[in-house]
Amino acid sequence: MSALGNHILVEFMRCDPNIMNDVAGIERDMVEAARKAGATVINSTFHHFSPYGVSGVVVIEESHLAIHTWPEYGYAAVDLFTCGEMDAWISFDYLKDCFKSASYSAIEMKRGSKNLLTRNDFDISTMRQKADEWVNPSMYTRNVWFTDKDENQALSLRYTGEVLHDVQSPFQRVRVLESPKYGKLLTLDDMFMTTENDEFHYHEMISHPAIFAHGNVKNVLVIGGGDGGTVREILKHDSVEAVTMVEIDGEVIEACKKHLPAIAAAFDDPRLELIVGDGIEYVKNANPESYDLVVVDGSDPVGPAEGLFSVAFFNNCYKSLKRGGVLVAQGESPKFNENAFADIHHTIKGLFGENNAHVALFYVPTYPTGMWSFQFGTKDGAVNLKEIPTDKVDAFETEKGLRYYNSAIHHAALALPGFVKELLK
Ligand code: SPD
Repeated sequence: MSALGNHILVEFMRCDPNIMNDVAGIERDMVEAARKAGATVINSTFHHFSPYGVSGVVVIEESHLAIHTWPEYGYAAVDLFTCGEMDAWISFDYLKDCFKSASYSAIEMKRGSKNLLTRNDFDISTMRQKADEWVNPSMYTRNVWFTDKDENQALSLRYTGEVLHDVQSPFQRVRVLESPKYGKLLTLDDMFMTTENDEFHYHEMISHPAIFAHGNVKNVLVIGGGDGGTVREILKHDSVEAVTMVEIDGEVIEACKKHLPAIAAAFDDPRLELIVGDGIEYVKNANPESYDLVVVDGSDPVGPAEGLFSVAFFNNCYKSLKRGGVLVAQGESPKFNENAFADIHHTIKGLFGENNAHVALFYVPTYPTGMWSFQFGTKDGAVNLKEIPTDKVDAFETEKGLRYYNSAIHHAALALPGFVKELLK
């Protein structure tokens, strides 16, 4: 052997951009590429960059395999550096297929030409005595983040790199990711929808304040809410006789049934009629004055949920409510989507009347800024949102094991900071 090592510098071009952005998949392929060529894998460390790109190294007894990807160019720069008898071209062939590279090139270099080097003998027992004392402070080998953002602000959560579910439905990309801090995460396109560890903030607050203030909710319409958390909470009330839920994306329901069963816990309740269909059309054709409560549990005003923010849609919700009925809508954030937040309030005011539009604030750690809202319209002003049966609410909290909503939170949520009042003027 005339050289210490062999270095193949590879250009993989016209690769599948989704593969180039899938950190867990790339790590798996790189480790497998090393194994297929007979290498002994020691460790691997991979990193996903926001918004896209992956870097990583597989350390092998025979040296290393390294990669840097640019998904936006469908490109990967790969180093296959090996010593000894290992044939790194086996790794090359394997990766070419994994990355679906339609165009590629490689340069092979010998490293450490022996006729240019002089071997010296040295006593390793006297060297690096300190090495055993050093402990790697963090054993994390993956640093992968999911980011929900607009052009100025973002919320990122670290996830393990494991993508438990990834389906492109006709409406959106539905993913379930695994995170160390919040458990499993449901994301739609590039937005957080719910997480195992903080879903109760949202689902308790979208349901109980309106139901307790109304006092006798029997017939409910839920638009959206595909994860099931909202109907789970509504169905905790014995007064509720029937819930119709209309979710446009059946893939969201399926993903949550499979991966988030504690949230999708009430889909089998006999009082629930679950319709996979367009909620906007449904409410347009609904019988007038048929519901005590209409709940709009949609995502943000982009993609399939855009129509859930229109005046025409809210007008149809208004018409479908009985006299004395209550509308609750996912109200966006006064610190993130200020315009949407204010627009919903003005729309509800315009339809329900000056004094019959209300806002409640609550915290969701996994939505950008953490400050979120639900917005209410009370038809004919018959329901006073500030009046609730305190003893009943607190007994319900204990009996049902609520973790966010109670009577004090009810009143606190309706108290608004000055800047929010300003925004709503
Ligand atoms: N930015 C997220 C807005 C809230 C979307 N709804 C969440 C669904 C939970 N059932």
